[in-house]
Amino acid sequence: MQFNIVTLFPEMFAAMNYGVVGRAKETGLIDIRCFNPRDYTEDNYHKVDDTSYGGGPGMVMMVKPLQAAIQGARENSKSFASIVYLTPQGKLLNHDLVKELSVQENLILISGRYEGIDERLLKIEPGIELSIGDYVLSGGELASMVLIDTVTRQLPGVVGDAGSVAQDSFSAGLLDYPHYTRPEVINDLKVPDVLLSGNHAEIARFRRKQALGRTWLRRPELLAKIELTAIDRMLLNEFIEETSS
Ligand code: 6GU
Repeated sequence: MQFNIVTLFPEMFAAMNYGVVGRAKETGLIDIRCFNPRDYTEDNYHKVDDTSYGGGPGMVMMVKPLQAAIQGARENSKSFASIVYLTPQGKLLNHDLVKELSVQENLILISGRYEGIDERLLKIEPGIELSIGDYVLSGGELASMVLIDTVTRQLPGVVGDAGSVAQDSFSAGLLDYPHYTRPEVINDLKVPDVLLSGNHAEIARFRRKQALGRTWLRRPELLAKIELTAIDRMLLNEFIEETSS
């Protein structure tokens, strides 16, 4: 999968050289390329932004350098690329959208800075607008990297253990169950006995109950969106009884 980033700060994307995403780059499962609008300016000042028509604070990114950088990305591409604009005005990114993006071969991610980009770019170069949460970042770069990280995890062969991705929080619409590792006791806190029992059916039952229970406690709106089996309802009832007693 190819990620083409249009950004004034390509150096920030060095963060993509680490961990799971870094390995996906090394093994050629993904390719990340940056296109800096400043490199596509034709004036001596390499101007990429200007004041806002109508007044008000802050600068707006100009159409021309962005358009030229998108063109640069296209010329570098083997296949058709859809455009994604990272903006707090976009649709909220979630697991379903991540799955949809992960079947694309080629994306152009526009990471805006300043107060935003000239609205007419979206008419000239249509694309989807995505946000990563209800708060404002100083630019779309971190949001682009969040998108690249979460989409890359979904690509076949990127995460060694495919079951680990399938079991991630949100894959089943639930939060994850709690995890424990050595030692068995620390600060008088013991790992739940069932996890040491070797009884795989009981362990699966415990984990499902915890996942359901934590989702019920912390993100009840997620529970409302999924269908619970009769066994799920029984496990959740047990969890609720155990926590209220
Ligand atoms: Cl995609 N961009 C910016 N600048 N801020 C954000 C965002 C994106 N998503 C949430 N906040």
